[in-house]
Amino acid sequence: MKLKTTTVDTVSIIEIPKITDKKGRGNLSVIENDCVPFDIKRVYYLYDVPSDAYRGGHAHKALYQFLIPLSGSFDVILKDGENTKKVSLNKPNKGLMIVPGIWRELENFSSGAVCLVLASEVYDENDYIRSYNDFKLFKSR
Ligand code: T46
Repeated sequence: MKLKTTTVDTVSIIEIPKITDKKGRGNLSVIENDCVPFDIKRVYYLYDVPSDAYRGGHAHKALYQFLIPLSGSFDVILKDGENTKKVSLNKPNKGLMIVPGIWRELENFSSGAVCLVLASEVYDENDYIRSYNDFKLFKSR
């Protein structure tokens, strides 16, 4: 995947298999390796995010991420340098697959929201583009 040419259209919702208990004991969702198109090397989660705060505000050069709203809801604003797309996540069996080269901002967290992130690489600060100007320059070159 080329960082410069990825667009917001390459960001997609992936439905996670849901097993509804036949005796009314709720649901179970399972993620196995064929659910997401990368090998999972890291898992982290955001929680206790104030409703007026935002997370993200950067792009990644090589990282693939799958975001799951384990609890509550939040919005993800996606930008590719030309187009902007807003996705609301509020179902624990529907996650957002974000490819490299996409700017993202997470906002409007509901009370008790938990955002689980499955990531294709271990943490590496050098993989971040944290300035939107740098991101725009990179995408336009
Ligand atoms: C994204 C949203 C959903 C680590 O030490 N290890 C880690 O694995 C991560 C993700 C972060 N950190 C440190 C680095 C910073 O000092 O935690 C601090 C906050 O990290 P970051 O700016 O990445 O946090 P968010 O919540 O703004 O963004 C993260 C992801 O990086 C981002 O790609 O989509 O969660």
